[in-house]
Amino acid sequence: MSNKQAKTPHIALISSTLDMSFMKVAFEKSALDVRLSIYPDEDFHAADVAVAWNAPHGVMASMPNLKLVHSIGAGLDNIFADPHLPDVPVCRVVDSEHALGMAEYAIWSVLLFHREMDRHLQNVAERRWERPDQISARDYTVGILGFGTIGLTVAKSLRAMNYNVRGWARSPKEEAGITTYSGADQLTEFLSGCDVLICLLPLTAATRGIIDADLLSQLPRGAALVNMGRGEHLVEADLLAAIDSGHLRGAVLDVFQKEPLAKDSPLWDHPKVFVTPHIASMPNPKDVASQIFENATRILNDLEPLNPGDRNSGY
Ligand code: OXD
Repeated sequence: MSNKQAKTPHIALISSTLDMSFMKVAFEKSALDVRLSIYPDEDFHAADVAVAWNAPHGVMASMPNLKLVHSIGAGLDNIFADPHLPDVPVCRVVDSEHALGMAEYAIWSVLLFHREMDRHLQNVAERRWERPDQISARDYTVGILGFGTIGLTVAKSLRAMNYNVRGWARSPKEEAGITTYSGADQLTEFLSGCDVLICLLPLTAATRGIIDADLLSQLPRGAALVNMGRGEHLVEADLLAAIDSGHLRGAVLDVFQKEPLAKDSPLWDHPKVFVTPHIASMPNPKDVASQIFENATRILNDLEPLNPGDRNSGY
């Protein structure tokens, strides 16, 4: 691919929430032939490619040479959210290691609730010796809300541990050993059997705020929530109300409506909520750099880029 390259790609790293110098380091360590600018360095305007994570809206529209926008992760929601986004391809990172990292986080979260580590941690704090009955993994149901590539990897990893796994997606999907549900019609049935619900949905207009009081009320009493999708999927106040009323056992949250999570958020110190700072899985920056480089080179050679998103569906 690279020997056909017409010119050295000029890549601008743009974010309003992340220090993007880690990506500069990754490009440099990989010795890839690119010119890099970090927004708001003066020359970022001239770049051919924007590598964006929560880029300030309108900034990419001010880049006259822009031919490609690339995410540094799987999600494209923060890019499609820009109302002035230029009409160029928008691509995601697809990384099997990243999906496996998501599976590790999901497994840890499921074990927290299934093996009642939340209860044991509380017992330790109170020096209480309590030995609850153990439930077999095969009798414990994990529901994956959002059954795309990452959802499938997570589902297979949990299945390999003998959990009873079910998945829900907008359109029908089939996978051996996993009960699948699709569409609004089957959502209630899907939710009604989940001991733990894991959200891995993409963020779109249709999924924003989907985890609200109504959805949570359709989970069985004592179920738990793991949100590894986007903070905007969850109505945080509805979650706290469902936990405080005793309907839900607790939650593990890796993503939030506003990141970083505000210091005064009640989620931090709620005894039944476990907060992590959007670390469920981070793609290896060198792999990200090499996928961006491949796509930048393709675009400059008039070839279709790999892993493009679809602005109509929003992912
Ligand atoms: C992603 C993420 O989009 O980690 O990849 O949030």
